[in-house]
Amino acid sequence: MRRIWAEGNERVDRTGIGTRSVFGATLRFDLADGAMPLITTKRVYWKTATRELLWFLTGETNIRPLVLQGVKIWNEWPHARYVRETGEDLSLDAFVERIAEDEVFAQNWGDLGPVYGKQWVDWPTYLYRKDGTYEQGPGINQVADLVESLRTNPGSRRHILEGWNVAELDRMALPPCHKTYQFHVADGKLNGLLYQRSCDVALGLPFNLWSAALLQRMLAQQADLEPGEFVWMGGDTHLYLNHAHLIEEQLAREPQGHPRLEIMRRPATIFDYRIEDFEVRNYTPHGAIKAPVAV
Ligand code: DHF
Ligand code: TMP
Repeated sequence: MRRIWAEGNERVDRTGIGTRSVFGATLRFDLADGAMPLITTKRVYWKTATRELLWFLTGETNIRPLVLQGVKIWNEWPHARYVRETGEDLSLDAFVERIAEDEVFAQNWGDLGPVYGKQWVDWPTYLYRKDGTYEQGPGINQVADLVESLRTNPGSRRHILEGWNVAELDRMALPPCHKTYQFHVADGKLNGLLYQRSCDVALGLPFNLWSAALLQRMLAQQADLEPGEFVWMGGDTHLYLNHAHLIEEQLAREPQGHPRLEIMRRPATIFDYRIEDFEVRNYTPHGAIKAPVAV
């Protein structure tokens, strides 16, 4: 954060807010003994991030299940589409209330398109006929296949989970940011790498680090491996210009404490985790800092 704020290039971005940005960044974390990349210089709502990850694993792309759990992080994008397409001046709060109360409205307006959940567990396939026409084939569950490959072929260099389905990008509310995960087994340990093409360091990154490390922990548990190293790589790694108050406050704080994650149970499959299965200890962060998200 300090380096981006001091040395980043100032750029005009899609949202019109403007960023300071560096291109190509790496972070490495050792996940031994329950350690997690959970930021302590502000409070990070790790349960919210965990609920989002569990929602991805259900294959869901509609925000309604998140809204019903009080998770607000995806609300702005369906709301923006609603206002754009209907021209109606409905407030974000009123929109979200309708998503919660009206299932048909949620079906029509709450979907983000074929984003993470869809691509992770139901990547579409096509069966081509001789006459050149085609029909939908069975979806590919990349996550189930990944657990299977970690168990049966640990030495593989193809343990990949990919969100970037080029053919469907134009139907997604946002093309995936945390787009490629790769895993690696060595000495009984599971190493993980996330390549994130675009990173909002103030708001997105704390969630992305937590979620990627959590996914790695869950995969390790399912494949009977110990968690190893987590490597994060960012493409356009930026700070929004309207986040100055958050950045300066966070940079003035000292990291404090060493949070640990305990997974309380070993569910039968990677798809059976529940929010109650996760307990974080020794998390004594500085206070939360609010900042607006760029839509
Ligand atoms: N767009 C932008 N510009 N930045 C993002 O980080 C981002 N992230 C998305 C979708 N689009 C995005 C999905 N993930 C927040 C955190 C993650 C997230 C979206 C939003 C966020 O606003 N976090 C606040 C509030 C958390 C809460 O409501 O519980 C935070 O202080 O962490
Ligand atoms: P972009 O599609 O123009 O790159 O905008 C996406 C913005 O959202 C960008 O600021 C990165 C941020 N983002 C994250 O940092 N992490 C995430 O998980 C998501 C979904 C978005």
